[in-house]
Amino acid sequence: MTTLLIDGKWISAQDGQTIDVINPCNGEAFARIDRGGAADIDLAVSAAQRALDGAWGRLTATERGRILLRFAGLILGHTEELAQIEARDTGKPITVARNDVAAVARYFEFYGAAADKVHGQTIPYLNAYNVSVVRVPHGVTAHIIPWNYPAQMFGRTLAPALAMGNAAVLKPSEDACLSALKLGELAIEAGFPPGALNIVTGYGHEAGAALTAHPGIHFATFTGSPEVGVMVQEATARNHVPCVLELGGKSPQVVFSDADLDKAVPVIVKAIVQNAGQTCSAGSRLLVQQDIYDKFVGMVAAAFRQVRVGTPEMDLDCGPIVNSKQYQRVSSFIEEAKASGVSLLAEGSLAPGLSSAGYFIKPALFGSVPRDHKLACREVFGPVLSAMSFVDEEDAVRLANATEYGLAAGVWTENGGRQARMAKRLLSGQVFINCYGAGGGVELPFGGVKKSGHGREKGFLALEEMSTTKTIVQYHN
Ligand code: TXE
Repeated sequence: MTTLLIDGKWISAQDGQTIDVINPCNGEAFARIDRGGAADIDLAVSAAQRALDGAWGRLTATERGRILLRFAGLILGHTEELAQIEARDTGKPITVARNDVAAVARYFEFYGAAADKVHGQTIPYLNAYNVSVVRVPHGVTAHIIPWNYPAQMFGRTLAPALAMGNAAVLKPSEDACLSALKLGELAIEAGFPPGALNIVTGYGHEAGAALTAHPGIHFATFTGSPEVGVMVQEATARNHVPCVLELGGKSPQVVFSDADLDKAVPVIVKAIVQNAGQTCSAGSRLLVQQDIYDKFVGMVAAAFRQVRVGTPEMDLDCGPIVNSKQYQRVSSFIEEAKASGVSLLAEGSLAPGLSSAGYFIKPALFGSVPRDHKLACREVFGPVLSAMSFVDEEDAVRLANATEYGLAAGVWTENGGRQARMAKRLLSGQVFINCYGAGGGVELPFGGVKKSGHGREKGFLALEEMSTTKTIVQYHN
């Protein structure tokens, strides 16, 4: 299998090396991808630049939009095949994988339709001058995405970039990139000219680092860990290249005593269990007002005990952790918490018959977690929920904001004034009131503050991020 898409053709890595693809349900290798490196990145960046200077760069916005819309249709037409690939690669339940594929198609539909609706401005200025501000693509854009939602991330990062007329180089995750490869095939069929979209598989420290440090890129977007986010920002800064970083979170669910508790429970459980907690906006801290703490945490514990973990075909609440490194990481959070005396209130269960070599973890609810405990502060990136109590609104704000992250927050209260105050005071890229995730709509701008990163994806704001402006001043007599 050749897995580098460069200049419209599938080729192997220059040095011929490969990486095994592991099935997280049994730890066995079932495919191989090319281990792209600096030489391959060089080819991909040059191909992207040629596309900009050639056929791709000459298309009108409407023509670009039509290709994106055709691509969306092809994705929908291949839903089952893509979902099977995604489920096998990540271990997620097949229904979830199907929804993820629908989301990718929606990204290309939304941005395909938006491509020719991005307007500029005219500015009144001195007599004898016409001034216009037009939106133009950055040029060659670099996209590094993780393994938790590989297909969705493909759409989230590439659709707005391509809609704006950039030529892209994607470095998907070495841990899950097979859906991106199938999507690459469909992109060619949809009619993207050679070089408009290039894919280089490989390791982050090799292909990823070479891409972000490449002097031929004009913009970079990265989703992953804060540690690598710093490296990406440093590498791009050396070439004065702007970047968007989405780096995860430690998002709170703040439950006040006047909340509709029955409505809150399933949403709160899903927000930490879905995708086995491997979601940047997972609601991983449960902050409950003290007078209902015991009652509400008891309700959540009961729901947690119903959560079941299995393979994609079993189609249960969630699947395994993606790889052995992440499995060790999540397990050690759980073991350390238990060893330090934090009380484990409830666990989900593993379906019978799972391979012991798979990376399955029982979802865990911990109670009365001390506010300065590692579990309360650090991103676990697994199905682990930490419950804590707060006294009043002031205390809730303090506690909710007391992490280095600021990606998402949930607020549960029937009091309208409190809803508005909390929405203003929470340091977070998005605040959900009496809901969470809100379906993850492509229309809604998404991104973080603090260590969760900067810049916005999704919605019309992504079109602004993926482009820059040019001010044109024309003198006439
Ligand atoms: O991430 P990495 P990992 C968080 C989460 C998780 C932790 C570690 O807390 O437990 O990160 O996960 C590429 N230059 N998130 O180790 O290494 C890499 O190949 C350029 C949150 O898997 O950051 C992959 O494509 N690129 C997150 C991508 O970066 C590099 C999703 C992410 O990998 C690189 C994933 C380098 N030097 C993890 N090194 C979210 N925000 O949703 C690696 N990469």
